[in-house]
Amino acid sequence: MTKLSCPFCYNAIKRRSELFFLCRGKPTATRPACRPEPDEARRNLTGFAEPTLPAFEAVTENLMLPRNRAQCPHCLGETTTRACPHCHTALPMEFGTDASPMVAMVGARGTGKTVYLTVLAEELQKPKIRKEFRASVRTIGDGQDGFGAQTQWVRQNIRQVYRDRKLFEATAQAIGGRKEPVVLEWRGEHTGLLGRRKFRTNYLSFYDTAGEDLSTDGQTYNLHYLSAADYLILLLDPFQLPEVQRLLRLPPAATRHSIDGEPPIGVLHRITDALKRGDHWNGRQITVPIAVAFAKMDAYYRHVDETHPLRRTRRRPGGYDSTAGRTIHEQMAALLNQWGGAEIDDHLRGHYRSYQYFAVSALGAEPDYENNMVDPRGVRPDRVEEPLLWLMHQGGLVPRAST
Ligand SMILES: Nc1nc2c(ncn2[C@@H]2O[C@H](COP(=O)(O)OP(=O)(O)OP(=O)(O)O)[C@@H](O)[C@H]2O)c(=O)[nH]1
Ligand SMILES: [Mg+2]
Ligand SMILES: [Zn+2]
Ligand SMILES: [Zn+2]
Repeated sequence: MTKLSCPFCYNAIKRRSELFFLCRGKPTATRPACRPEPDEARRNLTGFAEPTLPAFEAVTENLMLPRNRAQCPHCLGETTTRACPHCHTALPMEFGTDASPMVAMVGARGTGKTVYLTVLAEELQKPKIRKEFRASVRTIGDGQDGFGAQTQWVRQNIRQVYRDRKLFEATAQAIGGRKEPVVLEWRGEHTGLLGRRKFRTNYLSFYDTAGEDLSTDGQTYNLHYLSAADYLILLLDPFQLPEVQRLLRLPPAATRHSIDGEPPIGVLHRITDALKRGDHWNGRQITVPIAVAFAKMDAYYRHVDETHPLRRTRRRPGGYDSTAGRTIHEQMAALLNQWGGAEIDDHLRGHYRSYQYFAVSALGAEPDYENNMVDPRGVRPDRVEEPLLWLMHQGGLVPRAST
């Protein structure tokens, strides 16, 4: 079995049989049903503080009951809902049968992490992806109790950006170092052995960490998420490179989010140092694949016409297109050098075994930086899915686009 970790608390689960059950609060003839109560372990590990029904270990003493159901030891009610043995968060039925990679999103303050993650979550759920990958993607929780609160804030973020066209305030440091990740279920059709079609369900968990928080005291949870992650997305903000600020003549409001931040190379050093303290360091290199995505590329596109390779190159659908990916990578590497970011390129080459550059724009057009509002024509994302497709392709979860 592939390595399995809880998508909510990122703790390892050795085997599926280790999963707990969650009481459903169904009354029985003999005892009153359990009621939701605050769960200390869940609060400590995920920050989720609402009352929940109790979780309990799966015991096999009742041989009459198959292992996919259990009896709550408190109320004797029956349940089939599984839960994480560490944080007690309910897990979907299919969890643990296929790979469930965890994606840590890192970047300096103000690089656009919250906007990117919100837009990515919404775009992956659209019919375009469904058709292309014969996959259905949803934030988990829809219609299942126990997930409601988790999906709620993702939905609210999506509504805020797409419908109300409002951007976010700086994301607060997580209380006690913890905040809830965004968990997406990707259920896709694959061609298996002998050409047989089969379904596979992968859970993708995204956790957003500001690079500046990595070395602050009390942020050990950020380190925990980082070292448990299977993939990394490093979001770089071109606006933080002095050459870009000159070239694009950005208004002061466009760079205010990062005004007292350190330069991107400083934040990258911090991220590398944090990774060196975990399992992703083999003594010479960081082994976890890292997609290095340049955010806010819409602002740069103002300055080049439509025939520029960065704008003209489009990926072929159906999987990860390595030819288009290579072109974008090379274009971005060249731009990074022109923009005075050669140090970043050197650092990545010297420390990371597998990295690739991406050019993304979550908003597709420049916002009103002053008033924190999306362009009146709305959100029109450009290539936001590409870093993820590359990572999923590395993990064998997405095929190569056909030629
Ligand atoms: N031009 C352009 N600007 C963007 C885009 N995405 C984000 N921004 C700008 O970047 C600002 C910060 O975005 P956030 O997503 O809140 O940044 P963050 O990385 O979450 O910031 P912290 O929470 O402080 O770490 C936004 O208010 C916008 O001004 C984009 O796609 N294009
Ligand atoms: Mg944020
Ligand atoms: Zn019970
Ligand atoms: Zn957990």
